[in-house]
Amino acid sequence: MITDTVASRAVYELAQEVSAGLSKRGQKELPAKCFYDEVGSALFEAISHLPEYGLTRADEWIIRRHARSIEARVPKPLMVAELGCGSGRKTRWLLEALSRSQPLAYHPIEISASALAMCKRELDDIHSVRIVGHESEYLDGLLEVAARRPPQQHILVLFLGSTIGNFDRSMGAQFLQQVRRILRPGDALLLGADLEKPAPQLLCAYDDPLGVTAAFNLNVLARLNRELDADFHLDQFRHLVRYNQVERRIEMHLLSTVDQIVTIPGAHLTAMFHAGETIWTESSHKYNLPEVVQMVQRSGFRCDQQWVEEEWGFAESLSIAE
Ligand code: AVJ
Repeated sequence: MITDTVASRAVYELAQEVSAGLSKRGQKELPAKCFYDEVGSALFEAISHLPEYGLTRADEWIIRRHARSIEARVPKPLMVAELGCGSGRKTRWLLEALSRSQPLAYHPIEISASALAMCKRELDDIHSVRIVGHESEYLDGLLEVAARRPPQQHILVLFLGSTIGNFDRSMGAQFLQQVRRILRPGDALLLGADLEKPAPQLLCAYDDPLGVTAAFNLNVLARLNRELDADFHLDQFRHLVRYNQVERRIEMHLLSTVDQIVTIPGAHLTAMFHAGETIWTESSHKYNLPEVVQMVQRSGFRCDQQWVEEEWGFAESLSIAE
């Protein structure tokens, strides 16, 4: 029964997002979080193993290599909350380092039930770590965690993998401000950010020759067919990637190759597409180091330390709430 209610609320929320994004007069859009149903989470996991997509490996390398220095700099005693845990693979190294000196509560917060289940399975062998999963949006989940905080404990928020890059720069800073408001002075934030790199390298990473990223992108339409009873013809849409030099971000779109009308009964919506028209499905902003320092500062944190992987170009920044 409870699962039913959670599932139907999730479908309702999906319908709201879809109807808002696809009834836009100008550029149609779907928010990036719509990617992550069971298939989408599995496809992202596959992307993270592609030779062209070095982001996840670079992130994991930093965390693995510097887990002890990160551990040495965080406030204690502490509990860990992770925004979007995904498979949990890279979090292992941190949890192992952090639980060496104290038993640890780890609160992964995920909108994807299947990713949450995967993460619990992946990490459940670490001794002295207790996992408390939250299937919810980031800020709702973080509010739940903060409400359960024992007195004297600090919270370390993990926001890894450059998910911050899905927000516009100003929205990203705003989001971190909202995170900060839920925290107390002295709490910590570990933020992963993908660094600027040559456009050709990025275009390969987001338009891989195997077509996994294309499948990941198109799956959002397949999901609307499955969950909202829509009638998208997937062969009439094409994966499109561009690098926006001004905004310094990758943009992913789904391009309609013909004039067409799509019905989405579950969202009470009919959408018209002209040949060549696109649905904007994701932005992935790229950063430089001082910019990340500035962004966290504007959001009420002080950046304490940054660790960089130079080969791909990725940074983890540890900040303390002021
Ligand atoms: C999970 C948001 C960091 O932007 O690189 C990968 C998602 N999209 N390939 C990214 C993604 C296409 C990814 N993030």
